[in-house]
Amino acid sequence: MDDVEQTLDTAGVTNPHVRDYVRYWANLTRAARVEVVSANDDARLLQESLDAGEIWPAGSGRYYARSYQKDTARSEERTIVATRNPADKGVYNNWRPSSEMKPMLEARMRGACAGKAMYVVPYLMAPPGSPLDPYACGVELTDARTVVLHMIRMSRVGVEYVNNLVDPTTFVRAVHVTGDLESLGQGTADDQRYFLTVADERTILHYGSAYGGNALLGKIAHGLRQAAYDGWTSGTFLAEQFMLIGITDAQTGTTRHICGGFPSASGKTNLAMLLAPGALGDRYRVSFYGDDIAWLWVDPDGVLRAINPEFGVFGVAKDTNERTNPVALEAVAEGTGALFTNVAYNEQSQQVWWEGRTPQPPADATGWRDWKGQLISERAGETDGSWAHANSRFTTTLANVPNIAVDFNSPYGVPIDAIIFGGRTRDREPLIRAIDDLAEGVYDGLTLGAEATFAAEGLEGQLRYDPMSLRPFMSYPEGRYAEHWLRIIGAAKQKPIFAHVNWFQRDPVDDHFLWPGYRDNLRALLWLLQLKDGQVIGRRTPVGVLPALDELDLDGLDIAPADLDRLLSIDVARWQKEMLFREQYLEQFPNLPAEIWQAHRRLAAALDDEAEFEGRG
Ligand code: OXD
Ligand code: MN
Repeated sequence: MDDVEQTLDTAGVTNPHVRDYVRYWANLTRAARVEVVSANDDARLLQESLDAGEIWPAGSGRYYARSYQKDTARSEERTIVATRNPADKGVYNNWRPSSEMKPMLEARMRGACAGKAMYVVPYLMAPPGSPLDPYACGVELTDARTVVLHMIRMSRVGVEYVNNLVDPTTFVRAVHVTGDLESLGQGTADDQRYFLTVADERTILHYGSAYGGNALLGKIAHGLRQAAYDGWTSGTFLAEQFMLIGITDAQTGTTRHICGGFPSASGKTNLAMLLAPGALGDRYRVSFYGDDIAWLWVDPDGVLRAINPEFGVFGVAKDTNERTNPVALEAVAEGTGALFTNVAYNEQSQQVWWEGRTPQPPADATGWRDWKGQLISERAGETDGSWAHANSRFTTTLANVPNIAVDFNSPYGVPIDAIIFGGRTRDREPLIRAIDDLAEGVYDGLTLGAEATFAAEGLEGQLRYDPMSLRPFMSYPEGRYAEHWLRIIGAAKQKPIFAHVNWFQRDPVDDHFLWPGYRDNLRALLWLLQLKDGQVIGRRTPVGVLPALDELDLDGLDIAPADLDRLLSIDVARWQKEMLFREQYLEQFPNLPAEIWQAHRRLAAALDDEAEFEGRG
């Protein structure tokens, strides 16, 4: 191995704890050499990756990569949170004792980087200078150069972040070792992969993947799992899988901020990159802060604030097009340095394509290869037909997003006016229902879910619950999590208004979507802000306040009155059924605060009263 000390000296790493950590893992993994990276190494690393055939050019200033075919997504079963304390076990965090898991990971990683470089990536998950800085710094060690390219896009990378720590020990130790992808038994009984967060030691050990959140450890493992645990144990903040936007009203000159969680495939990135519909565009401008993670805290003046700790967007490519998300297309245009993974690629024209990019795939298949690298022209009948993988992605920095907020880099974040939750629900959930009670808002987030994709017998209409959309990243027990939410938001002098939104309700007869979605979603959010300001009063129902029929700004929107009527009404019987599912779901969580149970019972009782009233009427 090269002289690690000399490499660290040359790179200017002065933090002795970082030096110890790098030395330890370089020795254990037997890496051939160590290389310390900062963001301005990007051009050189891109060239090295191009030369090595790890990436290909996708036009000018854009790049394309394929992952190993069995390494295309996060693996929830292999993802584990470990600590010393068995009381940290929750329903969703796959808790195991760290005394059992750490040696297991060390054994897998021992000698696993022989002959390879180990890149040292010091990073910050926050705009520099933030009050949450003590929780934001990490050092990822990785043996994959494409992972470094992703980290440079998704987080702030540079040695200065670790050298200038107030407490030099407080960085997350995040070790990523790819392993021999072809012999890891992915998805079999002999699966060798483990994605471990040792939360009480602020150590992340991921083995057996080079893809996405399994490998770029600043994002999910640190930005969500570790940060959620740190936020809880320090009692100071929440780390959530939330998008974050600003809405500026040119008429009043005010900007309001909304954050919120949506389970996968519920349109979170599209919502975060929302543009105002044409008719409202002169008055309202939506600005983008982030599409996937928000950290929330209450400042010394009692204001609830949020930052997006990320520096980029790791977005799902599928179905991204001019109608669904023109902003994303601009953010990955040529010259942005964007990286595409597992989309289809034309090796002659250097174009990329994914399902939903255009209604039909390119008519002339010449030169096109699917995400596995197979020539489209040669694969007849061999595959499921898709050109891109369903979880194919684009990676681009926040600054490439055309409507990025001017203050996205502000270390103090932005004040939060509203927190929204939304799933993809074909019935029951109206377009929007506002919730002005803290416990009922937290209860609503806890009972968030996505429709199960399978319609197993007896399961129709049942949700896969996904509390606050954090289920895959939950790092401590759910009851404590609810308690922490009540405590953090409860400390705000001005409480945010909560709301549940649903853009996906369908007509029960012919199945058409009742609401056009996309840009028009702004109309529901504007109503919510007006409700908070007392400019509209809405219509109170057992499950929240809904817009009165004449309160939504529908300027420029052609919508059938019957559709609008259904979008803004409550199916009481359907809700009563849902309350029984919720009861069973919540019962799994020990220590769920009494306020949450009371909120649940209040809703159930109000629905029963309403049913009785309807029955009489
Ligand atoms: C995710 C992601 O897996 O954001 O949720 O990549
Ligand atoms: Mn996500």
